[in-house]
Amino acid sequence: MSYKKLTPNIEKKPSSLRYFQEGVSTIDMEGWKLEIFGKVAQPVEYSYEDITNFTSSLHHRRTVCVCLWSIRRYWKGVLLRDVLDRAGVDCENPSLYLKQYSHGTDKGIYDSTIHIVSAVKRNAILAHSVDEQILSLENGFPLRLIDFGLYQYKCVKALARLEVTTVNKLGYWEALAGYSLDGVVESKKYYAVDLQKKFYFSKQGEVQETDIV
Ligand SMILES: Nc1nc2c(c(=O)[nH]1)N[C@H]1C(S)=C(S)[C@@H](COP(=O)(O)O)O[C@H]1N2
Ligand SMILES: [Mo]
Repeated sequence: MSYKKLTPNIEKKPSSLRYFQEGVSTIDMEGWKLEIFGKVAQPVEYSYEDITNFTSSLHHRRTVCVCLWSIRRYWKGVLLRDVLDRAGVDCENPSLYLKQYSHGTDKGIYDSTIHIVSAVKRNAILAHSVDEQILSLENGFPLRLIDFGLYQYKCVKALARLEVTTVNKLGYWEALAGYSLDGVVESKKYYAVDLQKKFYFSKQGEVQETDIV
């Protein structure tokens, strides 16, 4: 797929900082690593270079916030399945969940847990770029998980650690806000920032271009 044009009306998008509970800190990339631990044969660590050297794919897909806005952008990243496979995680095991932890700031760490089989089926990614740019700090540099079928509160920016677990619990902030545990995007009207209009999304799961007619 080639970039036909970048996201229209991007300047109208709600600020990424508004949706960053713990705020942004500078990240020392010398020391940065993505840790994968928990129910794995052996814990692993990947450097940023390791991740960006894995095969990346481009996804022109829509993310949805539970606050009823959405935006379709060009996300580039590695498939979650590829990263978990390399780490020896059994992506077919329906009792496994993935708890994501952000890098964190002095305000704390943001966490959220998703179902691995479902996320892999929806081609969830670990994104490192958007609209041809490396992620900004506000947008979740160096890496953010995106499952396009889930509300974005389930998808953690500024990722640092991934825990494979059989425990599925609401993350700290989700529990505070009273959101649903599975976080699957519901059928209702959403505002598309890129299109500057609302549209009804009539089936559960991923919001794709074909749904916007
Ligand atoms: N670490 C972290 N990730 C997070 C959040 C957060 O507060 N902290 N908020 C989530 C929510 S609710 C949304 S809508 C998206 C917003 O991302 P964007 O506006 O930068 O695309 O980030 C998600 N990931
Ligand atoms: Mo959100």
